[in-house]
Amino acid sequence: MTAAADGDVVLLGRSSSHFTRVARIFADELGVAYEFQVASDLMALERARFGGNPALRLPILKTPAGEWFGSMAICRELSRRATREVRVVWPEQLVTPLLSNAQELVLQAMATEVELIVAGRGAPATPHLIKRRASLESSVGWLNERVDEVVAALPEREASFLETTLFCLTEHLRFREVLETAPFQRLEAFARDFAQRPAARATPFAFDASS
Ligand SMILES: N[C@@H](CCC(=O)N[C@@H](CS)C(=O)NCC(=O)O)C(=O)O
Repeated sequence: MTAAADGDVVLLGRSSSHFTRVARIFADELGVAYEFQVASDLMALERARFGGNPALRLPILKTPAGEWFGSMAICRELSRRATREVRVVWPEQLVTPLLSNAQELVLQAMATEVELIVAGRGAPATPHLIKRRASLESSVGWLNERVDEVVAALPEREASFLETTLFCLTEHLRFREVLETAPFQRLEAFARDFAQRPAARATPFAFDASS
């Protein structure tokens, strides 16, 4: 976090969560101060443990106006609170099949990764999980083949939801050992480049203590 914490804005999440990291990178790049609260148990069943989110998911942004559920809505609220002018490219500006499909596949891959992690490493290989893994591998392969073209096709910007989510997905696959990322060399090169940003350096994935 680059700005001083502001008690008015609290981000509830986990340092190991890719969706949480998307919000943290945006906050940092937009110069929005926030207090980071670690959700102690991802598997809790009480919505109060998830900032009131009935989907029982992280991250949640708590503000005086109320709670914002989900990384994209949080990033949009952070942009309304920005303390510096940053040109951001949002998903609705991705008006070609290439860019639109890239965003869809990144978000779906992030969600599929959550499913595989929650199922657990030793989970029996049911047809459902086998298909999910195949879907993840083929989506990441698609993104790897096109990442250079995608980045080149983005409108002029200082930040984009697409690149931020793609970075968090790529690093998270390696961090949680869900997929071997070495074969996806173009994605690895993209992530190495993005990782130089101060906001990426300030928000490394880590395992928080659980209650
Ligand atoms: N659409 C949500 C998805 C959030 C999500 O799936 N978060 C994961 C952590 S990275 C979670 O809360 N998982 C708990 C669960 O699957 O029960 C977003 O964009 O923030």
